[in-house]
Amino acid sequence: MNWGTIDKYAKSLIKEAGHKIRMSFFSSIDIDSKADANDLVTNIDRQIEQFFIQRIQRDFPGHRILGEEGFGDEITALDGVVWMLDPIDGTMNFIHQKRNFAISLGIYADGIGMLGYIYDVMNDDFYHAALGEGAYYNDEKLPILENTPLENAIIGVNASWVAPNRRIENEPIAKMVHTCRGTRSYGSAAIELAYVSSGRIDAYMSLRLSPWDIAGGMVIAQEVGAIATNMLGDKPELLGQDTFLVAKPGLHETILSNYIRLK
Ligand code: 2AM
Ligand code: CA
Ligand code: CA
Ligand code: CA
Repeated sequence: MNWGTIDKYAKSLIKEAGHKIRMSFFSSIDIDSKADANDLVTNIDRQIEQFFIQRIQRDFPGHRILGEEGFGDEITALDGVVWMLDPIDGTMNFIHQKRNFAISLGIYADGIGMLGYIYDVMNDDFYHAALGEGAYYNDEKLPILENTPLENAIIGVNASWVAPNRRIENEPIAKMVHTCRGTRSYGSAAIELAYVSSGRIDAYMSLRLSPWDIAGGMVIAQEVGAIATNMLGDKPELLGQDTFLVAKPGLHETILSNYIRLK
């Protein structure tokens, strides 16, 4: 397998898809909801996923594709090469804000993350990494992260967790929110992962993410020394949904052992 060739290919495919998404704002966008009224999807999410799949199937016929909108393969095991794609991560932002969404792609070989990409489409900010070769923000190599104590940390967390919640004890989370320097919620898991890897925030957590939300970002995070696990401290599930916590190493341990109490 020539990973250098695949890397160049993936990068140019993502840039082309980003251009298509930007052009879509000149046409009308059809909005549907999926599991609930606020779980949105558009014709553009579907078109972009199909664009990726047609190209990958044509040029890498032995590879499989797991995509959020379901046009790819049914993946029940991670053997071989699997492309894990979220054509638009942050669809609600795409619809309501026309910014703050990303294309997220991770390319895995036998379950190991080889290449990872997050493209913040409207800012033209490209984050990428190759296993063992470091991570990049555009052409800039990202430094290895240094720890930040909770008191100085900015944490990506959803504000609704501070209110009573059926999945997590809200009291310890409220205490964490009080103790840390500040919180943010960008509405795109991929962008928040990219922000942790580039040092713009210090941790990000979510109670329910899917493989395509985190596959690309985890490769990037690993290259800068961030720790990415589920909320039990184990490797996140890549064949289904899971909880998620990514942070600088010491901070990850602090949050996991002192502030997360799942119900
Ligand atoms: P999405 O925009 O691709 O759906 C904030 O909502 C973040 O959580 C986004 O990255 C979003 O991805 C992701 N997410 C994962 N599962 C979701 C769900 N069931 N409903 C809404 N957002 C979800
Ligand atoms: Ca979605
Ligand atoms: Ca997503
Ligand atoms: Ca999506």
